[in-house]
Amino acid sequence: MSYMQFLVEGDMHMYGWNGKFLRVNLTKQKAAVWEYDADMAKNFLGGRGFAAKILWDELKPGTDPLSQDNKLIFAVGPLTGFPLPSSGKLVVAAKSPLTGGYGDGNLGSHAAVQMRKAGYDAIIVEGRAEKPTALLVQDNDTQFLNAEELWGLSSFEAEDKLRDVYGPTAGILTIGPAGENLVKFANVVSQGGRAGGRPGIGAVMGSKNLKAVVIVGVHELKAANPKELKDLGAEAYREILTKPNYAFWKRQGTMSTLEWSQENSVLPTCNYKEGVFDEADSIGGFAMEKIKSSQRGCPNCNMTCGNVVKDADGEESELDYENVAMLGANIGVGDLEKVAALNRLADSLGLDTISLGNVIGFAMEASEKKLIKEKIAWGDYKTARALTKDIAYKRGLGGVLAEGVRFASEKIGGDSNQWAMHVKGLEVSGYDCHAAPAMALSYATCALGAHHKDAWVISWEVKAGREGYGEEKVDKVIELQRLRGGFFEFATACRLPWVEVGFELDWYPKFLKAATGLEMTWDDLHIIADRVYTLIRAFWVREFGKAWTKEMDVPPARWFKEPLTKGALKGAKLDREKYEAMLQTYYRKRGWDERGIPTKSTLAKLGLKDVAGELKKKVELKS
Ligand code: PTT
Ligand code: SF4
Repeated sequence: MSYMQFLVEGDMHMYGWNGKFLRVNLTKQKAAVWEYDADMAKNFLGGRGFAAKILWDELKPGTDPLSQDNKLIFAVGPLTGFPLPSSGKLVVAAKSPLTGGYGDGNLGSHAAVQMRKAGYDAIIVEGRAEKPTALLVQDNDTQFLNAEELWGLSSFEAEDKLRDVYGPTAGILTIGPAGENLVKFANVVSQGGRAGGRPGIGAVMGSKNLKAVVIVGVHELKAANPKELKDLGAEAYREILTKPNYAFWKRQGTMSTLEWSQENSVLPTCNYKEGVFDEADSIGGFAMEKIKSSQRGCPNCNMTCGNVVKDADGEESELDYENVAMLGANIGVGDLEKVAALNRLADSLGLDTISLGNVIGFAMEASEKKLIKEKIAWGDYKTARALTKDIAYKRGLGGVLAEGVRFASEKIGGDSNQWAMHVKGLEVSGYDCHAAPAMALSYATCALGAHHKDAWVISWEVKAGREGYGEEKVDKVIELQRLRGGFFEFATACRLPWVEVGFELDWYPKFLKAATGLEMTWDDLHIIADRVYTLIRAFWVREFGKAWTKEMDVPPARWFKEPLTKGALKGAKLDREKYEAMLQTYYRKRGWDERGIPTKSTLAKLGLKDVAGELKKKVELKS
């Protein structure tokens, strides 16, 4: 199927998709159902695809992300909620208050499954409630509940109170005090330890006075071929159990990445000065196993990877690699129980752990360099803990860090912009790139800023060779962006069965066919991914207008200027000239011009002609 054929118009009966969005206006306390066309489903698939399309179509350029005019979107895809592996995820999206561009995140939650059972594929939240509110969505009934008693509670406490009323399988999404206080990297929390929306989606929720969303649905999802779907699902779950890495995955989940990162000199250490941490062994996967008490997971998953440990306070904390890399090695804390306590605190306050570890590391370096008066040494757990609370409540230095590392660097000045670790304002995730040009490109061109989610190319790069800046690296970044930043964010299904235990990609077109009745090849799915990636790029360019430059796609200066001083890769740093050439190759392959702006012909080819019309009001478009 060519992609022009793939662009369909008009309505048709849909299977797989519910075909409905719920639009909620908090100012007017009104809700309405919007039946969307089949072309929306087929051309944007779901999840991130829906969110990007809605934000492009409906958000006025220049909208203040924390104003009532921003739109908060919860979106799922055509596989979500079916009895298929790891199909209990949803996307939370909005214009980001941290970056000023497109923002989203992905979390596992009963809310994903319940939204589908309630009959919706997305909930679009508009306006701002006058008082703290919780939204209750039960099929055709939407209620605006007074949440004044929940306001100020931790994300856990708020969820517990709602769960007492709505039961163990209700879909519940909450924010913590950080979201209420509009911390720019506040996220959305669910199930006591699943969290998503790194670019401040929790703050957008807080700005709308929305403390929680509760979803309870009763409908059966309609598949095009229910019998085939059921059989395929059962077979797929069985197949996952046969994978050689399955048993080890169940033991350590993402935590085994800690040892891998240390071995390969990519473990962010002391604000990404180094890629190895002297105390890595005491915070790695094997150390975690010694204090592991249980395991949790997302709905519909037989790979449950939430490693629950007892933290330094004797409380339960759910650990993943990123949490530990950023709140451990990156700030010099080598005691896993303490790292777990910081992680739990972040979850309860509703703060993104990656950005949190990043801004604390930044503050430690600023203190070392005497750019701030506060004293915070590397590894100072006690001060880091106090600072975490200050960030959530915007007190003192915490108030500066709450705006994100880009703002903090502008505020404290000196040479701090050289070691403020972000791209486009989003703090870098847990992989150091002194010796990883492809991973640096992946961060720089991710749809959100410096997130690893769209293209975790580092594992491939370690095998392929660290030094090169060649075309094959660009190709690999794009291939992964199509799959991870594309398909899995549209579906919306967890990508970890594929990434971590080698569950084959061939399964997914079969799932889609059984669910929707549509025959979609990977080529078709890649085209949708390119369409959405280009639309998101257009969103960024529309927001920044003439201020948009290719500098937006360049990783932090530290990786180009200060070589590693420790480990097997001592002396390594990125080469700016070679990086620039690699970036231009990336642009060319994407059909974007030398500034990283989509060309007219690319937009037309991807069925985004109307986007070109809008975009050229802001910048000159090349043909
Ligand atoms: C994701 C980012 C990650 S990615 C981690 S750990 W990772 C951090 N987790 C946080 C947390 O926990 N608490 C907190 N307060 N902040 C946190 N910020 C960080 O957020 C997560 C898993 C993981 S664990 C990963 S890789 C995979 N991510 C997926 C994805 O993005 N898409 C997809 N289709 N499938 C994915 N599967 C895996 O899900 P963001 P979760 Mg997360 C506690 O949110 O904004 O996308 O950033 O959702 O349900 O917790 O599962 O080593
Ligand atoms: Fe959730 Fe882990 Fe299962 Fe993915 S593998 S769905 S993150 S429990």
